[in-house]
Amino acid sequence: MTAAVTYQNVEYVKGYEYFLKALFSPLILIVSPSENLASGGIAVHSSQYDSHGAASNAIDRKRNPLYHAGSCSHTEAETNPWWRVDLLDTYQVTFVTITNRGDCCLHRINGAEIRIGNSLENNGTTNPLCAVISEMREGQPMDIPCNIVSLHVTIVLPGREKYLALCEVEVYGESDDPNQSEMTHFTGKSK
Ligand SMILES: [Ca+2]
Repeated sequence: MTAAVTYQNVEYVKGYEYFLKALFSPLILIVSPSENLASGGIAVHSSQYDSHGAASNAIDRKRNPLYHAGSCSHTEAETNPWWRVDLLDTYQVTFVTITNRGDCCLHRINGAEIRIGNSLENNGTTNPLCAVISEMREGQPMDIPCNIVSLHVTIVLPGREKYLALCEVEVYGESDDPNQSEMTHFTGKSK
C-alpha cells in the first residue's frame, strides 16, 4: 500500500513537472539567450602577427577590444588576409556579430567581406557574400544579418599590405537539421 501511494505521488509529481514545462516552455524559448555557434568551432587564419594574435582569440567569448589583452586575432600585413571559423556542422546562420579592435587601427577592417557557406575553396573566401563592412566603431560589436546555410564563416580583407584583426566573432543561427530544431530554436542573442 505504501509503495502504491509512493508510486502515485511520483506520478503526480511527474505530471506536475510536465504541466509546468508545458506551461513555461514557450516563455523559456523567448527569454533564453541564443547559442554562439562560433565559440564551439575551430578558428584558423592566414597568418599570425605575434603571440597575442591567435585565431582562436576571436572565438574566446570575450569582446575585450584591447589587443594586448590577448583576446583578438591578428594577421601579418599581407595580400587578402583571412580568418575563418569552422562550425563543425551546418547551420542556418541568421547573423554574425563582430567586435572591432578598440585600441587603435579603427579603419583597418573597412572593406572586410563576410563569406558564409560550405566550401573550403580558397580557404572559404569564395563562399556566398553575406556583407561588406564599410566602417565600424572602435571596440564596438556590430550585428550583421545573414540568412545562409553554412559550415564555415570566413572574413577576408581584400587588398595588399592589409592587417586583419578581430577581437570577437559570434555566429548565431539554428540547426539545418529539422530533427534538431527544438534544441536549437534560437529566439534571441546573448550580449
Ligand atoms: Ca575575443
